Amino acid sequence: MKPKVLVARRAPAEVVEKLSAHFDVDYHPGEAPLAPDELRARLQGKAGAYITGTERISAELLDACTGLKAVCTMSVGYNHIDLAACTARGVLVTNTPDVLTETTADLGFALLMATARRMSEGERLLRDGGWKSWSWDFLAGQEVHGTTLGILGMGRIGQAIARRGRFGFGMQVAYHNRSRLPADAEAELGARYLSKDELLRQADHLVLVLPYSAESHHCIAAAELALMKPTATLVNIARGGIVDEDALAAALREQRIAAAGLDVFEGEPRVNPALLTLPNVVLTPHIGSATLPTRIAMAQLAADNLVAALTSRPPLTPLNPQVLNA
Ligand code: 8YV
Repeated sequence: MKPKVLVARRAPAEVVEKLSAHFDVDYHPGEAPLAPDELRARLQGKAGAYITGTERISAELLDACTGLKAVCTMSVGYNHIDLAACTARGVLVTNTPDVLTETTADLGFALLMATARRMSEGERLLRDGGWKSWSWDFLAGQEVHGTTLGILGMGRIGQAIARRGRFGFGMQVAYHNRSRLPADAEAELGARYLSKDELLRQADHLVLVLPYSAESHHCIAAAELALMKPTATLVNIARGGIVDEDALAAALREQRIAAAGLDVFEGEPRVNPALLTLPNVVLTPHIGSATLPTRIAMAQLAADNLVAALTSRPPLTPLNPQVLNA
């Protein structure tokens, strides 16, 4: 008998086919995530779960679904999964690092450019028939090339953004991270390590790329925004909860910082109404990894992890490999 697995959201056809060759698949092809009760009901008797970046895997859910052996998420972020609870119960968790690094860095840089150069504001004005004439300071934005690029969270995606800034735009790279990069990596990126406060003070463009956790919740709030230059821009491609959105909206409204580019939101897909009416914010609907080749690579990696995990082979990208030896 094949092991039973749940595919909790619409996935590429070839991935569903691959999983069906190995497993008895319960497929939920919906766009929206299953409601928590429904997720729990459909995980009963399942050995594996293929999920995306939002289905919440909590200790209570695990206690109700004792047959579960592996949870494979099609995302690099895993703040929706209680990893410690999974590890304590011997449930393997995998994510999809690396395959989305460059694509997500591309979007981060696109958002930085659009934010600094007021592209959304300009497009809205043009579409609304508001482009009447030319004046010397018409839609004048912030300089990008040669400025200081601040990166908060210098993991794989942070480093990919640093490379774009340094080699593409001649920017000076500064960063803050829980741990400092090795000297050779700093030298390659020309990256200066600063305290978080100093980074906030020096950055012309600050990009948030750190993982979301209790520790990073609202780590950019009123006090942090107050350290930034009035000409600075803030870009968030990590998780919405890292930023106190009300404090950010106030800083943007009062032009205490110049502009923000946001791909992620605390209550997404709901967006804080205070952000929606501001001209100096560029908003995108969590599309950091959204190119077809990257999304297919992520889906394949999540599926390959699930196949390996339930056929006694080493998973490719485990988050808690210690459960394999327990
Ligand atoms: C995902 C992401 O598309 O990988 C992540 O952590 O934020 C995005 O690339 C999203 O989480 C849905 O899986």
